[in-house]
Amino acid sequence: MPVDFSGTWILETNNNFEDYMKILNIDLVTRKVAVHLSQTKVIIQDENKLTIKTLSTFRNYEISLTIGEEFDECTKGLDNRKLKTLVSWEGDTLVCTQKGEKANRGWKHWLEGDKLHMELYCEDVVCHQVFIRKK
Ligand code: 1AG
Repeated sequence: MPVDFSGTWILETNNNFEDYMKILNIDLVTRKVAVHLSQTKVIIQDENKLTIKTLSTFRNYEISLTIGEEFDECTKGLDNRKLKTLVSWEGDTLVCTQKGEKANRGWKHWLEGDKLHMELYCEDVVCHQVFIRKK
């Protein structure tokens, strides 16, 4: 049985998000707004199907996917790039690779105690986010 990430999660810390946005060429004005946003993740995990919504007062972003199957992703409302995306398990960690214009791009999700961790990486930049479960 793999780990179940299902639930609603509230962003607690967001380390290096500014540099992550910079490496994705997000403009200054957007970065100034985005860096202070409270983000909420709503994750629905059902066997090998996954829906992840990232919600904020400014933009929302949603993906639905099958674990282990590559799909076309467009990061609409974020950096608006087209990617070939694959999410798979590495032990209890969900690992995503996003092939496209930017090298070494992807993210990871894992649980530590009652917290949801996320690493967003691109080229040599790593952003580390920690979420707490919504009561
Ligand atoms: C992602 O999550 C990104 C989800 O792929 C959002 C997290 C960071 C934002 C990414 C890039 C910054 C681009 C533009 C900034 C503008 C608005 C920020 C809005 C933030 C809330 C949407 C993978 C996810 C799995 O699907 O958890």
